[in-house]
Amino acid sequence: MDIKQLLQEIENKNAGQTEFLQALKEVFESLEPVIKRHPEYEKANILERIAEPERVIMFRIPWMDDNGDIKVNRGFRIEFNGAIGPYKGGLRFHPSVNLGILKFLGFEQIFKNSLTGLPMGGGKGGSDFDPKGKSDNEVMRFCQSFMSELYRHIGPNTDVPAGDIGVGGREIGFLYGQYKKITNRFESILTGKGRNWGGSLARPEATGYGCVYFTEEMLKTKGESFQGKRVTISGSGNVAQFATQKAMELGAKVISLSDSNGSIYIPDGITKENWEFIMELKNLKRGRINECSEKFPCEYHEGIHPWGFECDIALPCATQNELNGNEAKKLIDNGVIAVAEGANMPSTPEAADLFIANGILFGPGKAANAGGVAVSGLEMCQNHIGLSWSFKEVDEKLHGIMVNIHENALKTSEKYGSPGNLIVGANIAGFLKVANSMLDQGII
Ligand code: NDP
Ligand code: 2IT
Repeated sequence: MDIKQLLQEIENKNAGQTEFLQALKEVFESLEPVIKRHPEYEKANILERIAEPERVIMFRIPWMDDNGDIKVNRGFRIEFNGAIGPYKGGLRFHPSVNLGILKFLGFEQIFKNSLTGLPMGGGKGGSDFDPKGKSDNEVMRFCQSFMSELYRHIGPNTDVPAGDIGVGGREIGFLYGQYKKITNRFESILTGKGRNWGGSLARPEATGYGCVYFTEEMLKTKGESFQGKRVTISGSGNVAQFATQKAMELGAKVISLSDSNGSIYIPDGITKENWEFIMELKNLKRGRINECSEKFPCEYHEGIHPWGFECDIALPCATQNELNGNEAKKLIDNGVIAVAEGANMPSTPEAADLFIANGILFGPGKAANAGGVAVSGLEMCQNHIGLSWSFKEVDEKLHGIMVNIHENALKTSEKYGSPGNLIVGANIAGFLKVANSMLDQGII
């Protein structure tokens, strides 16, 4: 099969869906050795099928703001691939959300979920609603309207959404309340729920912790650890917050965090007190990262990503394409040894190529940030058996899953001729399970 020609055909069909085409190209190019070795995939047209979502749902979300004005946003749910389990993946509320962005996220989710070893298909959804500057009541009315449509498409064995950018514990609560009101059923249709009503302990921590556990495994292959390392982290939301906490616990100095306005720089590393302030600032006050400089000594760099600061480890934990080729070069020149993606596709293709070409330990998002959805899978499991596990139990399971994902990606990279290239390893390992399941299930 000519993968270039196939990519061209898919590009023609999906014009303008830049991020989706970017994610697809990366995965398909790394699958070349698999397709050569296993003609059964080509015969069954697996790649063309896997590029097409099983279902795309798009809907209107009317809601009323605090002034009594009626607003309307666009809602989506992409049910991308259900070969290995119910569709599973987050909801993103951000003004940039469009079909192309959610298709890229849903596509990545297929392989990420497969890597966790749990039975979850790939899905993603969200809205172009901007939660910034909205009151709690406005967010609640929006979430209720969103769920008034979404409820008919989801179910514990059908599709189970969760959080992503702009969707955290508050939004999951409002969404869950509305589902229950409409259906009169208390069931596992969302993850990231509150701990009093079916949520799993360690789900808020899971993506950040998992990303650090994954990085630890990469570092071990070079006889290294987090101890004493300078870590630069982008973002200051859910993933960044708990990546920071775990990296600090392992003896690292976290020298930077950011938001969409700029970055803070603390050469001696964030303290526990600084971290607690940031948690309150971001999760309760919903303030900006520059407010840190009013509270404790730190430099604030307006409009700057944190990739120019000298560091040993970089963890991009904000959003897609936030680390470009020039920024990657800067990190490499400054001596970075490991980069792991807490966010989905934060490195541009140029940046990722540079990391690999320069022998930097590089953990691609679908492997490095799989801890969040993995613990979502564990939340579903606890809901199904009607039990809840202790923090320690969930954290240990998460740790085991991250160690396995790293080992699987590393071994697969060796088996398919790109030893140490975890992009290739993760893409192939994630793909094989889904593709074989599609073969088993016939023309689906
Ligand atoms: P949050 O909404 O909690 O935080 C997002 C952070 O990223 C904020 O600091 C935000 O800054 C920043 N950010 C968002 N969009 C942009 C942008 N366009 N430009 C610059 N900065 C931006 O989201 P999460 O922490 O949950 O998600 C972060 C990343 O991790 C995303 O890529 C998400 O897909 C991925 N991810 C999340 C998982 C989860 O379990 N939550 C699981 C796996 C991956 P500001 O407040 O200024 O917008
Ligand atoms: O990108 C992701 O993996 C998530 N936002 C988490 C999805 C989930 O279902 O927990």
